Amino acid sequence: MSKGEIVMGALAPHPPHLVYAENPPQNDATSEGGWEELRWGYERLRNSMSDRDFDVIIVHTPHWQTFSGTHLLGVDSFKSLSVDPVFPNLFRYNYDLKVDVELSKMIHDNAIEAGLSMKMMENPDFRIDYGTVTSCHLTNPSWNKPIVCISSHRSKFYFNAEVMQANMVKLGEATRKAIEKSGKKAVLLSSNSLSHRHFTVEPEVPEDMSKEHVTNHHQYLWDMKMINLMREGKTKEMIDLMPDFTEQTIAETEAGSLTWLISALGFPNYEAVVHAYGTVIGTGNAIVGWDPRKAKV
Ligand code: 2X7
Ligand code: FE2
Repeated sequence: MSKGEIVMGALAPHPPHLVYAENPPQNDATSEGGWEELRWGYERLRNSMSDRDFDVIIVHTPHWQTFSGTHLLGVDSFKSLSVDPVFPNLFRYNYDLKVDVELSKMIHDNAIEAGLSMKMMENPDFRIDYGTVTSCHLTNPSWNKPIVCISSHRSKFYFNAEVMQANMVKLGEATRKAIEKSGKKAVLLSSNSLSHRHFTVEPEVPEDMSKEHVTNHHQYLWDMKMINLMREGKTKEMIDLMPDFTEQTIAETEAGSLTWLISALGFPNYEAVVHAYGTVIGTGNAIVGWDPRKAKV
């Protein structure tokens, strides 16, 4: 069996507004559009992957929050309704998805060997969070590949940002080793926004783009600082800055998803491709791709 590999890593944020705006048949709500820059960015991400064959999507999600270590989905398939608790008016999505339990278990076992606390989630009635559903839908709307879904261990809150980062670096390495051993080709998604201060009142028409802008200039400057480090291939510096960035902009990087992704990719020093930057109800969102083929040239 040949060695498995990561064929693409992406920062793939999950504002449910983006699914709402696309009007897919799975979502019960209907819209008049909106947030085109970000939706076209997802289209560019999909196009960038169109010549890459892959077996599985591995997603790390901020909206499956676990306090006793990191959990992974451990049941072959899930079918139900995912509702955003804050925006039930926008996101009521009927999902029907498959899980690569074999690879999930390999990541689980490797991470335990690395000293992390891990658990396979084996409840068949478990409700999949909207972060996972949104990022996976926008990356692969046909849902024709199984997923591996990794929870966010809230170690930043129980301990601190440094413990969270150290754990996510280990989890990223454990994920990469499992992929290599499995012989599979994987797409990795860090399902999170960047700056995360948002408006507390929703416009009467949620997709009214005349109301959409970043919450404040300070957030925008921090987002650009992080994005420019990605574009310059300075991912070690980006990870070092992560605790300050997260605190200053209450960024969704608090979940550990982006640190996990960068570690799994081996702290890339090649340029990331920024497919889009845009705001959703004031939060900063970037769609960014890392193509490991660039490391080989
Ligand atoms: O979960 C989210 C998010 N991360 C960003 C924007 C709006 C809603 O939900
Ligand atoms: Fe979120």
